[in-house]
Amino acid sequence: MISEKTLNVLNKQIALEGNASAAYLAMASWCERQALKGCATFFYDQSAEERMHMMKIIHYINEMDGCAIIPEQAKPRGEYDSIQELFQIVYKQEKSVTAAIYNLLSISQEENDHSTTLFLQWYVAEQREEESQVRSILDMIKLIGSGGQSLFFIDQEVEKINQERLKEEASGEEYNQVL
Ligand code: OFO
Repeated sequence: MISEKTLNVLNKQIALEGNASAAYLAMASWCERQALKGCATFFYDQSAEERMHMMKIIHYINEMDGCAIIPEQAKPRGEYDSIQELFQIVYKQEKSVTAAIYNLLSISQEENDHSTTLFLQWYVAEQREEESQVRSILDMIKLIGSGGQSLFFIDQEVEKINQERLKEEASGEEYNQVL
């Protein structure tokens, strides 16, 4: 059983995760057009992850005998001034998703909805990981600076993150870290 109030906010979260997935897809496509292969892979993967986050909520609501609402998709921004700007937008977006998850968690606690409170723990850990990753990419971009071959080096560093992620996925480590 899930309260009406919690259900409404969970449904809003479906839309947020869906919009994040679409935004990252647009970013991936932009990076691909700039020949930033590492960044493009990063965002294509990130887009798939956000879709998975959305799917988890849809399944959860339905499992709890609620009705998951599939939202309209907001059209994401398709152009960016620079890779720096793009990652700053990502950081801002992740922080706003974290705030939405915290708000959802507070509501589930107020409503004594222990099941949803438990369900949301996974999202709290996931947001912590995502925010920290984007912050470290922004730090790395700052360190590399904006000299001649900076885009090449930034892309290489992001590709290293992709490789790490592949290794973690293969070992099941990512799953354990988030839990
Ligand atoms: Fe859904 O993980 Fe970030 O936004």
